[in-house]
Amino acid sequence: MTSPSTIHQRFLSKPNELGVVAVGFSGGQCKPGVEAAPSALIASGLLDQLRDDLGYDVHYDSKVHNYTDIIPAPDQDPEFRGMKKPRAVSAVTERLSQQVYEHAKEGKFVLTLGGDHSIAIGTISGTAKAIRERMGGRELAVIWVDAHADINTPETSPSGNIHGMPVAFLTGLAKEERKDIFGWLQKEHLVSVNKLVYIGLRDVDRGEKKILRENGIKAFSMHDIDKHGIGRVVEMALAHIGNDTPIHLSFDVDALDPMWAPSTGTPVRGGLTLREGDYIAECVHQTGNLVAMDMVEVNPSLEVGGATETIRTGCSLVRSALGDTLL
Ligand SMILES: [Mn+2]
Repeated sequence: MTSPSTIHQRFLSKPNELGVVAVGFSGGQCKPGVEAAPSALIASGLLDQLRDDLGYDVHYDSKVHNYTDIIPAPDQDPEFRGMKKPRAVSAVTERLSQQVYEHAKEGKFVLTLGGDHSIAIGTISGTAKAIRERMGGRELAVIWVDAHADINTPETSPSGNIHGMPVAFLTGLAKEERKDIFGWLQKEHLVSVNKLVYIGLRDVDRGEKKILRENGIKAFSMHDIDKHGIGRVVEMALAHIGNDTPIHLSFDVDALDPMWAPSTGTPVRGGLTLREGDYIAECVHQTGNLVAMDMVEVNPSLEVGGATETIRTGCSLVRSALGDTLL
């Protein structure tokens, strides 16, 4: 059996073990289809590649979770502070947070296949809690690769779709007391705005720009990538986090240009090339600090012609983050 990587993984006690959570959830936005992504990614051979080519010991319960047992009926889940399906997204992410935590607390790498990006409320909160427990209170850093900042509060959101709000809840910029609407998020689940870095932004709402500015959040837009090149941008992003911090990589496939990932809910032109996306993932792996990854917003039903291409892109990004190399 080959070893997954020659890079020493600083924050994983079981670097060869990979916990996989498949999340078939689309309730953070309005377009059906994104719940089918985990099955499509797995059917295309992703987990076999991680097991057979990269040598991971894959821990997967062979189930795409759809959480129908905990999702309230639509008439029991009215809009709240403008949020659509708040109780559904809260319940799913609370359960997912526990699932990710169970893997992460054992020192495994955790890969979550979404699903829309609202699920990051569950994944990152679960990783953050496990890292604090395992590492004597150490904070988690987040690299959010996306066309969008996903940092609207319920009040600044133009759409009310919660997949545009996960970063606000995860940083505590958005808060809610109600236990059934993200009130379950505790301090141990949160990440600091100083340990958050964006790469690939190009469609940021007015209210979000204000939030990024006022909180001094580090963000590298496509403009920065045009100006400095992807190599320098990744270097600056990693320097901002520092080399002593575990990293959760939350990768929205819409960060890539629609040429490479057309089948996604909110495509935006002028994005990353496939190689730039893979390069980010490769570099984050090479830090030896990566402890978890989300692959989200692949929607195989949206573009019949582009679905296969988008799934291939998703698989490539995951393999790169898990140590695959060109040579
Ligand atoms: Mn996103």
